[in-house]
Amino acid sequence: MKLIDRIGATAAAVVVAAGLSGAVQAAEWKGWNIHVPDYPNTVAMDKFAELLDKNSDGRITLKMFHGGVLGSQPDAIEQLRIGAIEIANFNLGPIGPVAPEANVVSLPFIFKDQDHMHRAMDGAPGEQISAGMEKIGIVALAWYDSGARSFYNTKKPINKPDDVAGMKVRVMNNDLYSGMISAMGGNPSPMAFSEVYQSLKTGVVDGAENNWPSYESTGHFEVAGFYSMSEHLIIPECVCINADVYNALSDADKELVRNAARESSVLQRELWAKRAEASREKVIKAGVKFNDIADKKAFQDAMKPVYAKFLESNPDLKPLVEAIQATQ
Ligand code: GTR
Repeated sequence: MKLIDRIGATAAAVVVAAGLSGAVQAAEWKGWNIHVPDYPNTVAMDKFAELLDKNSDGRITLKMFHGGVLGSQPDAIEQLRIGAIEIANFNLGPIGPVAPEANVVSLPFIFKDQDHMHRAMDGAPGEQISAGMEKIGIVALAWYDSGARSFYNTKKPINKPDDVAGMKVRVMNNDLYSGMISAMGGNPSPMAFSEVYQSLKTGVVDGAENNWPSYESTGHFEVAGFYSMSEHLIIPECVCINADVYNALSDADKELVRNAARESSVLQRELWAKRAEASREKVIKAGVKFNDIADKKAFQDAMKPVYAKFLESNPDLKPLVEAIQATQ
């Protein structure tokens, strides 16, 4: 073989090898989600996976693990931070304890309604919250809806903060939620989502709090038949990615991944609105006693110590709290 041919052959081999290693190195991400198969978030995360695959011609693939099979949400947050999983749909509630900026959305009644939450998250407050999450290794690609959380329990309707007094109420892992229950004289019980059904059933707790779709999809309505519309928390959720994984992508792939997440969030929000309605109808048909709380002032007033304590420990976050409250 002439030298020039040999060089040609070597170059061709290098190209083939590079091609192969490119194929071998194609990203195969693992994704965490806590919800059941037909839940809006589950369908939307599957759509996200499909878009990644399609728009990258198979270079980026995401295998979703639904139903919390990869662990509880607080565990999954740590797994995402260290890169044991690459992608997740998280509620910002359990992220708050490790990312103070993100904790602001867990202050009860900080958002007036879902539209206010959207405007704040799509504006400067959302940017500051994202930046806070990046500091702990999590990049928020898009926001999902999670409706409003209200109290439900096994015993009686709740109409005023005093009705919570003496009740043992499950909360997500976050001191703000424990403080919220204590401020009404109740006993907070932080616990994983997957344990709530049994705990309600066996009387380990008297109540919990969540939105209509989670109350319905988990079957909690079967064992805690009083749902009282306090709507005390409107917590956004994220499609999140490990920051190192994200930062290693080319600019074009960053864009591709963000666009796919955003497209999935459009779908999630549409499905969410429908599911919230359908879940509500389903549980009421099944016999759930539901009461509206038209005047929430007593609950809002009861939360003053929660705000005071939060701002005392996070004085630098006061402008963020005020910026959210002032968002028109
Ligand atoms: C749901 C939320 C989950 C989880 C759950 C809980 O509304 O979508 O991510 O946070 O509440 O109460 O643990």
